Amino acid sequence: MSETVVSDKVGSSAPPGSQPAAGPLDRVRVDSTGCPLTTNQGVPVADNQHSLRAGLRGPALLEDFILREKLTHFDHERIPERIVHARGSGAHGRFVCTRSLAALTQAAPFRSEGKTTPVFVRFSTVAGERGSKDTARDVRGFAVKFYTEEGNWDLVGNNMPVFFIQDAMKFPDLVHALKPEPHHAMPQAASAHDTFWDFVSLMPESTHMLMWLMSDRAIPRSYRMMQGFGVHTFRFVNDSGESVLVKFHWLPLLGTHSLVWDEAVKIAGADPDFHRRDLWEAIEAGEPAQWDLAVQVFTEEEAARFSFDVLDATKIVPEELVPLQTVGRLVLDRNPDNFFAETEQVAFCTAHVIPGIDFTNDPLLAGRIHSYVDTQLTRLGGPNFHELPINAPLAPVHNNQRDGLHRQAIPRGRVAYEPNSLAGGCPFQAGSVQGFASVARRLDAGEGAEKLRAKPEKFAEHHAQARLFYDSQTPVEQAHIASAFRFELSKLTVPAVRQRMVATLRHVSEELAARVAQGLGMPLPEAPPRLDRAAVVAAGAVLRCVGPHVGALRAQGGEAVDADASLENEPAVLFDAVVLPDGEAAVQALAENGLAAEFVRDQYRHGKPLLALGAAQSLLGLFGVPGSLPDGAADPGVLAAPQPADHAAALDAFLAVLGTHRIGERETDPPRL
Ligand code: HDE
Repeated sequence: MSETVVSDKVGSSAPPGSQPAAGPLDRVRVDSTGCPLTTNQGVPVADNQHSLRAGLRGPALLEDFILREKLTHFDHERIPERIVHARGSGAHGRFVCTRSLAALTQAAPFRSEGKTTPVFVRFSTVAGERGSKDTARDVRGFAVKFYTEEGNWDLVGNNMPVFFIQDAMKFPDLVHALKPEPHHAMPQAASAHDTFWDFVSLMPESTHMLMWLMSDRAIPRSYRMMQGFGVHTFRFVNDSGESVLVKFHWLPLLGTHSLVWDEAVKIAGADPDFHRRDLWEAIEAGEPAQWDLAVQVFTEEEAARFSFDVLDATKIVPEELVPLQTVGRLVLDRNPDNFFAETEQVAFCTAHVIPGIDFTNDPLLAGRIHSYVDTQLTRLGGPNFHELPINAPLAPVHNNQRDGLHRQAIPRGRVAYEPNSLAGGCPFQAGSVQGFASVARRLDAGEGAEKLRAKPEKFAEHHAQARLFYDSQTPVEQAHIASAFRFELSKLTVPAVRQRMVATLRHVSEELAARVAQGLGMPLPEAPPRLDRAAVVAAGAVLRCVGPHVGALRAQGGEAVDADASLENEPAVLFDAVVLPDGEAAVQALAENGLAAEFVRDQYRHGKPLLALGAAQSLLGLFGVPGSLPDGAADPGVLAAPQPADHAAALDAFLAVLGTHRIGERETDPPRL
């Protein structure tokens, strides 16, 4: 009955389906031209110069609500900065589809040629705090919010196509290592310190990303002159529910250009806002920042044939395997009205997808789908951050979510549940034709899809693409990479970390490692021993790492190795062959472990090939493995590679014997071992 009562405040009743929070930002833009100054309650303020006092020289009064409101608001002006990507700059613009992808995806921005979707984009550095310099050597964030008529889609990418880690489990460790060291909070916006290099030198999976980070890509000339990448493999889904895999690339129309390090360092002093100013001034000057969007589209069957795993964010899909197709243009041509309300409060989230876009099982992406909403709860103070004007979709929002801090919408009626009859069933489910439906088909989960904490096999190779990247650089760019490693590693106070890193570089390029070692005035350290896992996998074998226990093992060079099986839970009979790794401490540990002896003896007894690397050769003698067959001939399946230089030849021989499955000639009754 009360709804018929109308006032200036409540207005009349809302028209059916109304949602005024949707729509252009004009509804919240404030212009104070010609207006008196007021309090937050709208009370005009007569005097904004003096607090209320009891007498000219008397005490200030508690009743001065105008002073107290002003100070209280000021005291709470800051919100927590982003944990990473705190320093950023944003701009409004639009995405124009130049080639319809309707056959591949339902996604609204790609429906038809010429279709325009409004966007807000935020560029950022990762490591530095909110007020840090723009020209730090760092990855740049490239986050795009598409305000489509089917909801918001956020493509939260970087200016480098790969990432440091493969699994979200390692992200807090990575960021803790990268950020200023906790005891003295130094250095600001820099990776050139012990904890970062300690961590990455123990994480061989970061090698590829380190090559990008030490390259000129990490010091872009301008936000307008850098590429962007979605990094993960995503899915496109079309109207019939069919899906293909897709990688996203932003290609700057101005070309990809970088500073040189000496400039970056000097600019940091001369104008710490260099990139922010460049973007702002270009747009103010009527010079829009522009990128083409290109996609790489491929099927799961094609992906299965790649030598790397498309779920591994430390790998690119080379353009030689899947070419780029340009499908649209991003144009940024309007600066925000207010940095805080827009650039600071914008909340990007990898979980913001729309019909036509879906996820893959990339374990890094999975963690991100959780993390971005979670972080906004603290940063923006509650679950209603989607109502902040910059975050509100253009598409209307109707659901039964209620309440929470800072709620803006005033939902009408007594129904906040579904199904209901009291509100005529509204809001009703959109159904799978109109609504978002997850792709039923999943990539092959592998290994019987049991629950486990482990990596798929192809995630284990870490150096091939790092090498490809280094080789793809011009001599000048290669020299910059070497200098960057030299600068960063020269800042370390722990020589062992420096050595471990240079040793790892030998797996990428002997020439680069030698150059860096020379630049640091140190002898070239020995390369960490390594079996060419890629060759083993390429030959069709499945590699497993069996340890005294499952989980992290420390390799001689300090590298962490993840054992996915133990001598106890997966005995020798489950394997076709065994490689015994090098390393004095490892050999000593295995020599004293009866399960290791049993494992090796069973492998031998069952006619399987054995390869001992380096010091592990002594285990063969210790466990009584004969080097010759009963007839006196050398056993082709008992192989040793005493030196790292012997690995490649020994591996070839080992793979050849493995292909014959078993050394039948070993068999005697009773067995010799
Ligand atoms: Fe982020 N990342 N991230 N990230 N990220 C954040 O979200 C996180 C990752 C990226 O301009 C945070 O709102 C996890 C990859 C950009 O506002 C946080 C993992 C890529 C931005 C977060 C990653 C990115 C962020 C901090 C590993 C490139 C800035 C504040 C599982 C593809 C967006 C926030 C902006 C921001 C978490 C890895 C890009 C904490 C857990 C890989 C561009 O939620």
